[in-house]
Amino acid sequence: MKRIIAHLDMDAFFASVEEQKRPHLLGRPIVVGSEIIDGIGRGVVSTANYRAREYGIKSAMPITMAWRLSQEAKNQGKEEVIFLPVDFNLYHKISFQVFEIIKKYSNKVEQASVDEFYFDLSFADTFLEAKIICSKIKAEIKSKAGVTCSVGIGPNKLISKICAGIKKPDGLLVIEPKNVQDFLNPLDIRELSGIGPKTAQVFYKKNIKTIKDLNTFSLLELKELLGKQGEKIYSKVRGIDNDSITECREVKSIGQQVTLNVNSLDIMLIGDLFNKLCDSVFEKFVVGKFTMFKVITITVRFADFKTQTSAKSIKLGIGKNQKKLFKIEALKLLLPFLDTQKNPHQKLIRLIGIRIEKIVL
Ligand code: TTP
Ligand code: MG
Repeated sequence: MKRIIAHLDMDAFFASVEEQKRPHLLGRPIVVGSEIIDGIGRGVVSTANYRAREYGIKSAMPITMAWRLSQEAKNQGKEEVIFLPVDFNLYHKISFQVFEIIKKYSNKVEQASVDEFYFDLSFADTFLEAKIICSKIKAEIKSKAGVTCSVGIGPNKLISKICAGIKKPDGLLVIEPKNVQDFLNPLDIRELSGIGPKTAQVFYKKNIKTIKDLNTFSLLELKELLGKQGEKIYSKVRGIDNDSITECREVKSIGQQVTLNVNSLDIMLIGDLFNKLCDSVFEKFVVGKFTMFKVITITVRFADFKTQTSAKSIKLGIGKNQKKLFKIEALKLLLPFLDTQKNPHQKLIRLIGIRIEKIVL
């Protein structure tokens, strides 16, 4: 059966929302991330808008490196970057607004992350009709939420996601089934989900760089090289992907973490920070209008950068009126890291994080 699948991804999401919130920042280079004061900070960049990306700044980069790049740009007479803290609740609100807009045009929508959605447009007679619908969605998001997004349309999730990424920002690209192979052939193998940096290196060493190069491998060869994953990659190289759209807001997780100003094992200080983290994560859950979540995971990174996680499943789930229960369960996960149970050498802690998973709409 013919399928028309769209993928929508917001452009420089956190930064675009901030620009929209503070119009005097429009067009300026912006970084959203951990706190940094006079070049001193310990966390990472969440995202940079496209102007700040011109300075080489990107997501997950240490915030101090972003600061250095901004200072370098300033010394060259360019505009200095504006550093802003993260306002998750606001981004979740906009994310929900975008979801609601898409829902008006498609009855099968899957939210894949805070700023990413797949939706089914198979009811459209042609790809052109699907393109017109997506133009409307883009325009409505722009006028109501004030931010831009990029949309890809193809015969499956694989192709639509690649299309959306290629035309960023504010792009709209359609690839019809008859053009899929020509579209894929020149692309780098990293464009295929399932080929991460390590797998890519295996192929690069063999001088296999593009999807066309990968097309010369038989199913058996790929299975030998990649194990179980080989079969999926074999299909993806040929533009085949039968993954269906999970018809819900499948927000896989809501989480937040904080790097301590100074490494510590002070129970009062960590307890206070952890309490605030719990409040913030729970608020995002409530704002998102979800019913319940079933897993709590905490992360602890020690001063030597060793990182451990600990998780608990709650069979009956935790709902929006059970914040107290959430905090008790979360604290039970954290406490062993503060005493000798899970921290026998009493190492100082550098970072704590909390995440909720298996979230139900
Ligand atoms: P992305 O969609 O990966 O990035 P983006 O929307 O900022 O930019 P692009 O135009 O390339 O899509 O991620 C969505 C948001 O998730 C992003 O705005 C901030 C957050 N994020 C992090 O906090 N840390 C990360 O490492 C990444 C990749 C994203
Ligand atoms: Mg995005």
